[in-house]
Order: sequence, then structure tokens, then C-alpha cells
Amino acid sequence: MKLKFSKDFIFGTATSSYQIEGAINEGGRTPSIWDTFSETPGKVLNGDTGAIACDHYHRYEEDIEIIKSLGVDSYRFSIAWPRIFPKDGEYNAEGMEFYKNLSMKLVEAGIKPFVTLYHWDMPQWAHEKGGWVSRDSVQWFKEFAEKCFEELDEYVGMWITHNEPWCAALLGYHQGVHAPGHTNMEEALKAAHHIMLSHGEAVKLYKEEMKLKKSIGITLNLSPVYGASDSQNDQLAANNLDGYVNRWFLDPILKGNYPMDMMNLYSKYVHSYDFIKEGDLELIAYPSDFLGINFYNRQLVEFHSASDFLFKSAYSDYPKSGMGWDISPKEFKELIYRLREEYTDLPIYITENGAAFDDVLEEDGTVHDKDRVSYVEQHLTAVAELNNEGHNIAGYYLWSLLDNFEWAFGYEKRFGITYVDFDTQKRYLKDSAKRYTEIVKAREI
Ligand code: GBH
Repeated sequence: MKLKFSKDFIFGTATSSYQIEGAINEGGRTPSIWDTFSETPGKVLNGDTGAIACDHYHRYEEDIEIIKSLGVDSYRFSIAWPRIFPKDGEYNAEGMEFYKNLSMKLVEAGIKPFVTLYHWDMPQWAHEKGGWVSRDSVQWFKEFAEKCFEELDEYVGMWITHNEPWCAALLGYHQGVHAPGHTNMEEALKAAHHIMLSHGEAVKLYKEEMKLKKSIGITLNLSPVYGASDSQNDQLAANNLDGYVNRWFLDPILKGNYPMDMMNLYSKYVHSYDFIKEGDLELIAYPSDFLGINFYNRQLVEFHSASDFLFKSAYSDYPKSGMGWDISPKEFKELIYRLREEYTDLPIYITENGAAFDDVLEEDGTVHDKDRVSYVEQHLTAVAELNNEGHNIAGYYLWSLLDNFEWAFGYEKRFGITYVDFDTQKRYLKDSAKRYTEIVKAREI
């Protein structure tokens, strides 16, 4: 039986600035923390950097043609902060020009720009003044946001303040696998707090001060977590990972408080929680218009007494993507049920979903990525089913338009529905792009 998508359901595809743009020294841009990090030996696989990436900065018109050919309603991209503020307090109109042209051309093509302000490329100057660990970052971000709102709001369909604060804060400052590569839990919690605070400030600025009217929200990476068994210990492990990845962000943003069990668990790593100031939680929970979710996989954990928060990954017999992540569309649905029950009635956008696999470019320029086709079909079916059940998923953005710089994995992991030959910068539509186009055009699966 075919499942239908409503007329106003938004189909899209997504990218982010550092992962595709390249042109790191052009248009007045200064380095971001990801330039610094990826240039540090040992941080990124094969020593890859985003210096050239997909050369999208020069090829964006060609890339818009690809987006057009997919028939999607919307395109999600992010703005490189160091193009807009290459130095503290110094606005760079030339940097903004790029995003204006991109947005205008998208609008002309009938494609709605969905713009993320922060997808992890903090200017190096801001990092040197303390980065997200410093409370001043809230102010720096607000200035950046204000300029973007001023210059781009007329073209933009929807705004996302932050992409995946968990990654920026915890992968960046606790696990050290993302820029800036620190391993300090207290720093990570401060960074998370300031990122969420800057989200609240930006939404408030947008609505209350600037009185602008498009939709604005935040995107979280959410992973439904399960214990390997029903034992109390494994369930505790699951609760802790759920707190670490999901609740630490969901609770402040949607309920205006931090989860107490996690505050207790973290307290031995934190000198004091006085970086959480009076009024902060209210601001963090400032009402936005939607919740964005990036969904990739569920996680299965077991109790592990020797690890900081008492969990470790457990063996799972699920089929895996090329990242080794469980393919878990059923758990995606469970995540949405939980959000509806415990957290929010806001429209939900799936702002990213997709998978890496080992793609092979055939001599005739085709890529038969049947595993990705199946991954996308399974998750889109889940979205359609959820909507039939009345859960109001307002849109779906396939990650990613192009193979790109996959952070710590460099160019080795390909998430694109378009294959990029990084030697020639030639693009080739994979079978998944063709299948997605069919679904988008038929608006049914
Ligand atoms: C997103 O982050 C990013 O927004 C995007 O830039 C990136 O290219 C894309 O995903 C693909 O990676 O513990 O092994 O089960 C992904 C966030 C967080 C998703 C960790 C997978 C669990 C991995 N990821 N999560 S595992």
C-alpha cells in the first residue's frame, strides 16, 4: 500500500558550510576552529581538511541545478560565521554576499532556504577569547545572528539557530574528537549551556526585538537509547546515555530545567554549577516554532562500572550503515512517540537523516547505492506512517546533497546522494538521488 505525503509536507536536502564550501581564504574569511583542528596532525583521518571540500563556494550555481533536478521544496545549508565576522566586531559584507546570492538563486528556483546559523565552524578568534566556554560567546553569537537576520530574512524560509549542540559541546569539549578537541567535562557543560543560551537569545532577538516572522527553532541530534537487557544495571546505563545525549538538551529547551539525575552524576566533574545564572533557563526555553531533529541511529548500551557515566556500547545484531551505526527506523518512530508524549506538540522537522556506505562509481558514471536507497525508503516510510498517525512531522531533509568533509572521518565516509569525485570535482547522481526524486515528485512511498 502506498503512503501519501500531504501537499504542505516539505521535502529537502541538507549540507553545512565547512563540509562543502572550501575557499577558506576567500571573500575575507578567516580561519574557523575546524581549519585549526583539521590542520592538527592526527585529528582527522588521512589528514583531510575542508580547505577545498566540494568547492561549493565556486560551484554553488551548479549545485543549485542539482537541487532543482531533485524536485525538492527546500534546501538546508549553514552560514560560515568567520565569513560574516572575520574578526571580533568586524562585519564583512563580502562574506554575506555569498549567502545572499545563494539564497536569492534558490528562491528564484522555487526552493525554500532553510538556514542554520551555527554548524560548528566557530571563528578561531572567538575560540581564542574562550570559545563556547566563555559566557561572552552568547553575545558574539547574538551579533552574528542579528546580521544574518537583517540581511537574509527576506529570502529565508526558516531559521535554525544551532545544529546539534551535543556534538559542538560534548564531542568538541568532552570527547575531544571534534574541534576544538578538548577533553574536559566541566568545559563541555559550560559550552553546552552557552550554546543553548545563545539559542534562546537569538530566538528572543528575532521575535521580540526584530519582530520578524519566519519560523525559527533549533536542531538536536537525538538517539533513542536502549539497555542490552532488562537488568537494573543495563537500564541505568541506558538512562545515563539518554541523559548524556538527549535529555541534557531536550529538558532545558522544552521544559526549562536540567535533568537532576544527570546534574548529580556530573557533579564530581564540575566545581560548581554557578555558570547557570538566574533567568538562564527561562531564556533557553524561550518558545520557538518547531523542533528540528537529526536522526541517524538508535544506541544499545550495557552497564560498565569502569566508565565515567556507567555505560558502554553493547553488541547489537542490527544491520549497520557504513559508519557501523544500527539501521533502526522502528526506533526512530519510538523516538517521535516519546517526544510527543513527554516533550512537545511543536511541528517536528527531520532536519537530517541519511547514511554513509562504501559507494562505487561505475565507469558509466552511475552509483548503485542500494543500501542507501533502502535506508531512505525505510525512514521515509516511517515518517509517512507517523504522519498518518497524526504526529505532525512537517518536513524531511536528506543528509546529504553531496559527499563531503565528514568531520573526523575526512572524505572517507560518503553520505551524499550525489557522488563527488574530489580530484575533478565532478558530481554524479547516485541511485538514491534518483529514487528520492521519484518519491518527492509522487509525494508518496
Ligand atoms: C550529523 O551529526 C551532522 O550534523 C553532520 O554534519 C554530519 O555530517 C552527519 O551527521 C553525519 O555524521 O555512538 O556510534 O552509535 C551526526 C551526529 C552523533 C550521529 C553520534 C551518530 C551516535 C554514533 N552523530 N551518533 S554511535
